[in-house]
Amino acid sequence: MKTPHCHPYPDYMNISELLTEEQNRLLGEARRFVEEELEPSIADHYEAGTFPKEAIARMGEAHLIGSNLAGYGLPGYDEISYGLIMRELERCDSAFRSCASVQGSLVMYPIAKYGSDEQKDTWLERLGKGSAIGSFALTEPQGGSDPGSMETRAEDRGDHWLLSGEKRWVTNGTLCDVVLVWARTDDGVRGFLCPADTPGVKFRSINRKLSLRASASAELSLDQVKLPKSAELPAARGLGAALNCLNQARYGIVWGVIGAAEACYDEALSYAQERQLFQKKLSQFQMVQGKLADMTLAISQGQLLALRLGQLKNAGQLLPGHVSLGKQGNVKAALEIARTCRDILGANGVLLDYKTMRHACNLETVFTYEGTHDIHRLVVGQQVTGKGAFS
Ligand code: TGC
Ligand code: FAD
Repeated sequence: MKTPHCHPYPDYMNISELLTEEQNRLLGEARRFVEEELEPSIADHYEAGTFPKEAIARMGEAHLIGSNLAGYGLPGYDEISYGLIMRELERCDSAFRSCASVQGSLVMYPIAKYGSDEQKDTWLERLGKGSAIGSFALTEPQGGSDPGSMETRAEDRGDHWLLSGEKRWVTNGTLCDVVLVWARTDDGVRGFLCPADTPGVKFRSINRKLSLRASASAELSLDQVKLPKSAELPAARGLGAALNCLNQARYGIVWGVIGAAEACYDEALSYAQERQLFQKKLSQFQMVQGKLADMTLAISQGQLLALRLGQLKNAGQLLPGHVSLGKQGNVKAALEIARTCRDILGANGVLLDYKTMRHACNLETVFTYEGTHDIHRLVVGQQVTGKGAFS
């Protein structure tokens, strides 16, 4: 049967036509960078459990970090261009998008939004170039979904702050120059920019991960850490300030995971077109085509959802509930796609020589961090019913 022509993968619905020339140009540049600079060594880093620290400066030079911020040498791209960059980074590995999310959305954004001029002058340009590395410490061992129960304390000692507590799962922790620590004060939750070499600050690498192996994850102990008054982010008042930073990072995830899903799909489709079983190509079997059709739909839906969120963000109309819908929907879709692609690859799919299992394992983390899947379903549930069901 002759079928009408559709745009081939990875743009089945010809979504690139909805992008501006500039957005398509930035997308192409990011893709080239990722293919040339990041792809060649990712499998080795994943196997070794290491993050290529030197890549951060190269990502910074290529304007892939904090690219939706302006001033301080930052390009001030629109939110869709920013999202496309996140997609290209995660097409290689969630570790790169994660690193850029933390640095750009969870450290640079809060400095830009809540920081003093001195904090902006000290950090923004260096972080944007990748010559300094930042991390974000909100989660504590007793339960990441409920940051309102945090136990880390910051005491106001008149001319300085004294911070004590335990944080966990700090991405970039062992690599960083500065960590943004969220702590409870007598006046509510506040954010503090803490240089990593401050006495009393100790990062310990979290090893033996089976997911996001190429990302640096750490525990953080704060033992009577003395910080100047100027370390506090002056405009960050309450837990809502920390959660607002998460909106930015979660937006990047909505785009990023589509890159991971596309990478898996691409690999599985090529494999199915080559693999010969029962005297036929694997791609000729109806059940395989059914899987490919379902995944083509899920990817197209994810692309459109991300694009719509980008339009809303560009218009200043993006709400936390929109981000929660996108995060839970696109991560679940990407995880299901990665698992289906692993199945299509058969036993070869469990090898690190293919990308699919690596992406599937990474997406297990993405399902959990930045608000678990169910936390985001609860946020959406609260929006549509007007009733909170968190506790
Ligand atoms: P709740 O009482 O609802 O809210 C406290 C205050 O925060 C405000 N708020 C938000 N503001 C902006 N954006 C949001 N998304 C917000 N959600 C809530 C809220 O209006 C309130 O403000 P105010 O002025 O009235 O005080 O807080 P709750 O304690 O009941 O919790 C709500 C819940 C569960 C949704 C929230 O705690 C939550 O999001 N939990 C998940 C925590 C999380 O996502 N942690 C992520 C840690 S960072 C990370 O994972 C990085 S991974 C690396 C990478 O990104 O790659
Ligand atoms: P818990 O909060 O203990 O949740 C366990 C289960 O309970 C989940 O299924 C959850 O959905 C469910 N649950 C929780 N509350 C409810 C409820 N009210 N109703 C129904 N079900 C519920 N954090 C940072 O601060 N900075 C980082 O840079 C960072 N990077 C990370 C990197 C990695 C690799 C990982 C794995 C995590 C990272 N995190 C980071 C932590 C992450 O944000 C938390 O893991 C996440 O918020 C969930 O917290 P938790 O793991 O303590 O799970």
